Amino acid sequence: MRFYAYAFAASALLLGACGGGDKTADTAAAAPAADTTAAMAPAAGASTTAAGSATAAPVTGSTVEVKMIGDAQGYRFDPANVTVKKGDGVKFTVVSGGPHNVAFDPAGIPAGAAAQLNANISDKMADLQSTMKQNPGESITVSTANLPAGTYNFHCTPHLPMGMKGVLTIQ
Ligand SMILES: [Cu+2]
Repeated sequence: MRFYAYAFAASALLLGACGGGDKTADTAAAAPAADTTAAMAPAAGASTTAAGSATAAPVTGSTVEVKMIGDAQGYRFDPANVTVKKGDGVKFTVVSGGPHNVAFDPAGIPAGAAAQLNANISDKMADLQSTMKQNPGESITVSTANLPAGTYNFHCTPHLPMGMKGVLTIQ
């Protein structure tokens, strides 16, 4: 039924194009466009859900602070190597030299960790990346609850070329 209606409307569109587009043809052409969008929307939603169906798991342990610094000695996370127990939080706080963010390398985290990690970044901007933080005192917290043990390579997107990166180890 839907296919038939679409084919019919497509014919009307063709006729309309040939005939210079009268009002009836325009109306018919608008209908299948809306119908196509509605039919495609659920598929797109389903695919998004399948790719990242995790909900944020709050911090259940203690929270470790990592400073984000940019000064005369360079750009860095301090400490750059952080080891926590699963369930702890890591709070990345701007000290100087912003904007900074926290971005995990998709190839540098344990297999199967991405969906939960995306959910556990307090202020996510893009896949495995937090938003940029400009002002001293602003922070991003990453919960390690429900994440697989292993090493997680992270960096600051704007300052990666200057070596601003680190490794989070979850035990
Ligand atoms: Cu930075």
